[in-house]
Amino acid sequence: MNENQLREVASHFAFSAEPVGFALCENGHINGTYFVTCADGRRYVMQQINTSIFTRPDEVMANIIGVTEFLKEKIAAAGGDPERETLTVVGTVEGGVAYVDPDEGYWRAYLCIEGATSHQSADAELFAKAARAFGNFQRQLADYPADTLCETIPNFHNTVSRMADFKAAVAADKAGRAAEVADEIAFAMAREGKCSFIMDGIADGSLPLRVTHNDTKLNNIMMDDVTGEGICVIDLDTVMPGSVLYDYGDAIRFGASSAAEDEVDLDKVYVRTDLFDAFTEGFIEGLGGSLTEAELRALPMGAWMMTFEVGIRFLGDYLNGDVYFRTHYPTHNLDRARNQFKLVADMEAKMPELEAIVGKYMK
Ligand code: GN1
Ligand code: MG
Repeated sequence: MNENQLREVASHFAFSAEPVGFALCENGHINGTYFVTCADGRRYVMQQINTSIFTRPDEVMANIIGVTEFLKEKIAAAGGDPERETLTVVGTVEGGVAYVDPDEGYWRAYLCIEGATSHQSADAELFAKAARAFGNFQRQLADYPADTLCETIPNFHNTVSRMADFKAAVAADKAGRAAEVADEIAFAMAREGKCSFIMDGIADGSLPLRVTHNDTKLNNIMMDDVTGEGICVIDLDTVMPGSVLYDYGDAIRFGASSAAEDEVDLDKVYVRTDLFDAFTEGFIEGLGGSLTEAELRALPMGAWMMTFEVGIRFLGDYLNGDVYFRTHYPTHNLDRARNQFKLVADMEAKMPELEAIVGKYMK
């Protein structure tokens, strides 16, 4: 997107002044994100929703407006700043919540959260703060009317159906890459039997459904530049009913890894038990003792599951010819998959240690 195109899109939003600067945000594998600076110095985030993935963007926006308005009331009641502690949707000059461009591009805008940063990695202290904020986010939404939420991506964390998709990708071998990644496919296939762990727990009632974020990467939280506190959980596109294990697990797989999600030197990729410990303590605290014993006991397995799941999603996308995740070079998805599988193997090796860490925080 060039600046003229961005300026034209921006002209449809009710910003405080004329947009004068645009910068691409490199994070995120799905939507297109830009920072917009206006003539009065105010900044906004303008995003093009990936509508081949979010096929009903109006439902995404309805979820986000519902959740953020609900959170704003709670934040205000607690004496917080509702424009800084949750997202604020900026409407269009036409009075809508999104702008659809002539090419069917679906755009929305938010206020920028100033004085805060989205981190790609953290030390134990910062990671514990992120954990408390993610836990608190889920606690704040505990009494949100879950039946009003749309399922923006069906079966998003249904690992059984993710495995079925993966097997279909192997069978179709659309990009002719299956032979080259036989070892990675075998690694995934050998673990098929574990895929139903969370789904079984939901089905038998031992893992309750809650309102979950479902994409709790460390970079999906804004952390205050002065205090380091996690002040605002962002990327609310996948807020849906789910298990607490989704949020805990996804945060661990990204933030407790010793390396970036696409590090190719696999000797550098392992689960940092110090970070695992810090996050576990902070998350349980953020949830204020609301987790059941079965949920607590299952936390390490949740971390395993979310890591394995995104591993088969990356590998499946590589087999499909890189049609889902944004990639920056031809083997990017394969590198991401190998990286996640290395973490999976390391979690398996360290499972007793991970369980002992969770045990420390179970009363
Ligand atoms: C995607 O949008 P982003 O980059 O925060 C993906 C997550 C994956 C993640 C892997 C809607 O998240 O599920 O865990 O990449 N989001 C969607 O980094 O598929
Ligand atoms: Mg996302």
